[in-house]
Amino acid sequence: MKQQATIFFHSELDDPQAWQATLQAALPQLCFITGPKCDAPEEVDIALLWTQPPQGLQAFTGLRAVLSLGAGVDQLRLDALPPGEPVARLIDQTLTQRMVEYCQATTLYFHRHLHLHASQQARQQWYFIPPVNASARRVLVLGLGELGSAVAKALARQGFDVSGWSRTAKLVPGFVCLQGEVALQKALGGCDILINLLPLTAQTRGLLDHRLFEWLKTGACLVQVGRGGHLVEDDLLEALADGRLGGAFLDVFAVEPLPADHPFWAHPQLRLTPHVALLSDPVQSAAMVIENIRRTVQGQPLLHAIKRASGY
Ligand code: NDP
Ligand code: OXD
Repeated sequence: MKQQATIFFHSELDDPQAWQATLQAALPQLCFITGPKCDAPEEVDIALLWTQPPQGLQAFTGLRAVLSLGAGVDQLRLDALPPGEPVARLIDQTLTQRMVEYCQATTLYFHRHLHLHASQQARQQWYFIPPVNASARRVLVLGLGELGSAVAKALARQGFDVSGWSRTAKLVPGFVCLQGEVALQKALGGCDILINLLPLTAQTRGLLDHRLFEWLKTGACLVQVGRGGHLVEDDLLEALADGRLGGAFLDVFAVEPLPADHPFWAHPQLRLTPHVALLSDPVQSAAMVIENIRRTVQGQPLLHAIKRASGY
């Protein structure tokens, strides 16, 4: 890249120095500004963000692209971004593989009854729970995008009986693809392990609620890796208490970090991880960001651009 570009970086989670070093090693012409403060916002070409800075981006009048530091984009508050700017998210084979591993690990945890054996251990109980064949275990993946479809394929390859649910119709060898509420309700009735990999939009907010848990097969388990806003937390606690849900692995929460006094921390049927299912880092993710910086400078369309109107 011959031309100079100015990039504004803001994240409460990611290390600006590591990103600056990685990007400038590849693009020595790059001018890198670490937020949240920016003295000359009108000179910025590209915003590389986990979230918007507190002052928003209205003063960034020369902005040509917004690049998300996550695979998801809801945290960018798309409605509050300058209209018309292309927004791209972070997608990379290795990151996708991390999500696949997380979902395989958690699915196997429930499949091999490790949640039940953990509660036996707490009561010093010694008895066998006969294993079930993977082919008899129904897994339903909500969301068949970059991540959801990779997870569904990997679990199907492992022998699980997999279906996936998406907004538009799909045909993917290896698992059944479903759309619409009627198909969702039917699939939930036979589902043993439910994996949520939806984006957070106006349509999907609060989807994991009392009604959905009512539709679920009794004793089914949840792997929640989408966004905290998908889950109605009190409804989850109720579904665990009445036995509708057998357990849940939660990686994302309405408030992150999870507050110290939150009832989830000590709940015996919950396993929590601190939003690490995929966890991007500059070493792994820089190549795609560098390519999108190059494309912005050259006026080309971004890789993995989202559709602003659909919110993902
Ligand atoms: P994509 O945008 O590639 O795919 C989204 C999928 O959800 C698509 O299949 C889409 O359907 C489907 N979908 C969207 N809205 C609806 C709806 N109303 N009803 C049914 N299906 C719907 O996303 P990714 O697979 O890359 O990522 C999914 C989400 O995972 C991210 O948005 C983020 O929230 C979360 N995530 C979590 C991480 C973690 O560490 N826990 C890390 C990274 C991401 P269609 O294909 O028909 O458009
Ligand atoms: C996310 C990410 O979007 O970690 O959650 O990439």
